[in-house]
Amino acid sequence: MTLSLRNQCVLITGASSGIGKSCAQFFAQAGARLILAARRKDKLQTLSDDLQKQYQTQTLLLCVDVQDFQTVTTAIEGLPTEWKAIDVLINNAGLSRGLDKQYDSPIQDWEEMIDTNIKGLLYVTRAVVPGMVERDRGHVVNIGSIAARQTYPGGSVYCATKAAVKSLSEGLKIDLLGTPVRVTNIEPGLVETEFSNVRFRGDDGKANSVYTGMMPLTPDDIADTILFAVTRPAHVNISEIFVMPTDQSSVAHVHRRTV
Ligand code: NDP
Ligand code: 8X3
Repeated sequence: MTLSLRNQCVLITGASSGIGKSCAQFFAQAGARLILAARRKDKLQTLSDDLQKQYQTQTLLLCVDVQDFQTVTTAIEGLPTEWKAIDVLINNAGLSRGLDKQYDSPIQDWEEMIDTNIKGLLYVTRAVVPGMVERDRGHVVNIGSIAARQTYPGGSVYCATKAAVKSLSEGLKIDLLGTPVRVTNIEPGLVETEFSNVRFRGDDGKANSVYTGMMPLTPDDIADTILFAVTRPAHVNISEIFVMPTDQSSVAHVHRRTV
């Protein structure tokens, strides 16, 4: 039997934009209660107001930087009683910085990617999963990437962080064996979001060129995929989903139409 999300408590990191924001919309439509986490509180507030209007969704906003262990732990430990029992965790907060060669890249860019994509994901997982084990229910969805499978020029540190997400997803599932808690790693190809804009630090020209002439995935495509994984019957664990635009066959092969 497929699972209902009605009144389920879902924590989404990186809910202020892109894939995380679409997840909030899809899960709200499915009747879930949402804990929306990110650093930009104004974006979370606007999203929350929209979801309240559209679906009467109950939301709780967590303005956190996942890189900060203490902030994450305190925020999750301090959740009001009615929000403590998290049923689904979507570890989506993440970013890339630049496309510099590994031997030539600013150290700060490495720190930010590693601290967000690996350590941040671990901090949130560490704070949430013990409760899932205790309550005998839960699902962790990690957002990996095609970058975990294929490395591209200038992307080695970002790719390494997503390879780590793959290992951490597999390792968490192994450590949870014998519990009903499920783990899914979603690995998308190109999705048009703020991702490239963040990678190129606001250079719209460079960011837009990533998607020129091709049809990328939309954040809704990924939210829909996550919703599918989470609503499978309780005995089914979708371990990985590798989802690509039809116009992309590898990190190096993108079909672009010329005008
Ligand atoms: P966006 O830039 O649109 O969204 C990223 C989200 O992560 C934002 O909500 C941002 O919120 C949040 N975030 C970033 N750093 C932090 C932090 N330190 N603490 C808390 N939240 C943070 O990009 P996407 O939606 O594309 O990215 C979502 C995930 O998908 C990432 O993990 C990315 O690596 C992955 N991915 C993206 C692909 C793509 O092509 N777009 C393909 C494959 C995977 P705020 O700035 O408000 O904190
Ligand atoms: C994001 C997709 O190919 O830009 O993970 O790394 S890619």
